[in-house]
Amino acid sequence: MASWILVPCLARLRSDFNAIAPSRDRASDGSVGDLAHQGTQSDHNPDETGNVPIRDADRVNEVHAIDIDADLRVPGLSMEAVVQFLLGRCRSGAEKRLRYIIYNRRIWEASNGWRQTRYTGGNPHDKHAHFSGSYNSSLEASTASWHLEDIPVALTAADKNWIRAEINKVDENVRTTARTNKEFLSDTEKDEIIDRTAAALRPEIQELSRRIEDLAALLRPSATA
Ligand SMILES: [Ca+2]
Ligand SMILES: [Ca+2]
Ligand SMILES: [Zn+2]
Repeated sequence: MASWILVPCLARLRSDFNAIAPSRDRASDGSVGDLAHQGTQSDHNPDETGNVPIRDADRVNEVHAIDIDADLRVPGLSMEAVVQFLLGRCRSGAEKRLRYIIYNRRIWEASNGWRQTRYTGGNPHDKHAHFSGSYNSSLEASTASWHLEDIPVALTAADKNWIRAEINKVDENVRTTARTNKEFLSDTEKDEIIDRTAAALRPEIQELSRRIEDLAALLRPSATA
């Protein structure tokens, strides 16, 4: 087979998979078409020498598809989650470098607005996900991040316990620091504040009680009447 390259955007997608799932199974990975692909039209075939659906603008012999093994070997992270994340970015317009995705008997295509439809091809794609890339020169060449690190990973019970222990540690540190710095009032300190406040108010209290006595005297029936 003539020499070929994988388009840079898909090489970046594969390396982004490797970054979030360093020990992922690679057994079902693929890029260039095998003999079966060569006989049919496929983005896995090198585009200048093989049978591909689109003729692009350059003379570079490029492969426009990769297969990524579905077994990511990261607890709480599934290929389904990655596919749905990428679909979200494609649908919002944030990501334009893909033409279609096939995974687990379903296909999503840019040409129909990334609607999910049933995939009825011979290979059910349940061991790997297939990503077909754009034939647009600038999109092919873009090695911008695919942002896979933003995919939320479901927490295991062990993860949650670890986080809870870390929170408790920080909480205990805050309390100790607060006690050391006397940021909390002791009961004695509270009593002192009440005493000081009462002392400051005493003249007003005395003045008020004098005026109440005066008023009471005015209202008292006169002894001489
Ligand atoms: Ca080309
Ligand atoms: Ca090209
Ligand atoms: Zn494929």
